[in-house]
Amino acid sequence: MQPRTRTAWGGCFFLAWEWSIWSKGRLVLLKKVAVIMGSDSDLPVLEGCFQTLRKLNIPYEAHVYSAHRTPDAAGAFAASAREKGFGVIIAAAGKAAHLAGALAARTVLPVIGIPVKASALDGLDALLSTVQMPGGIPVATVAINGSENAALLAAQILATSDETLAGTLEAMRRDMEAAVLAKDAALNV
Ligand code: RP5
Repeated sequence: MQPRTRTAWGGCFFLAWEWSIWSKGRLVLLKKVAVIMGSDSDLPVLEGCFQTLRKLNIPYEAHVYSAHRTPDAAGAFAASAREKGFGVIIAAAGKAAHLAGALAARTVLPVIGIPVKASALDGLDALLSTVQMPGGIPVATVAINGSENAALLAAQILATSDETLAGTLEAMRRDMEAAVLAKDAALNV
């Protein structure tokens, strides 16, 4: 059981602590996902991320913090994220995208970077800026604009300690497999 509440947009979404009951009856805390975007212009790219988190009943907070324009706020958020109950940080940014790396530098939580297509370079700039981290500070980078996969990867990380969530993810995989096999069966060329 994973009841969720979601707040109104006001620069950020706030979510309360959520509780999850294991199938074996043990009560465990389901950690929250932080979704940080470098600009509100990144918001449309994150729609798939939010939809997936909601579909999986994963509590999340979203914020606009920039590695360049609000470096202190971004760093302070990352530094306190673990004690505030977050389990994973997703960071989306375009152009010279240092956000995921800057957040990762301030926390040992896993950070997933989404390179956003936001410039004349079609996201290749953000991809390289996000993925090419120096040794010691990893960022798990998904595809350009790959926000749905970022949410799924965050869910998989949380599912290492949540049997209910792991079961939901396995069921989604089975549904996906069935859908592809149905397309194969329907193929008539
Ligand atoms: C990055 O610069 C943001 O993540 C965004 O993708 C890009 C453009 O930002 P805006 O100029 O639209 O605010 O920092």
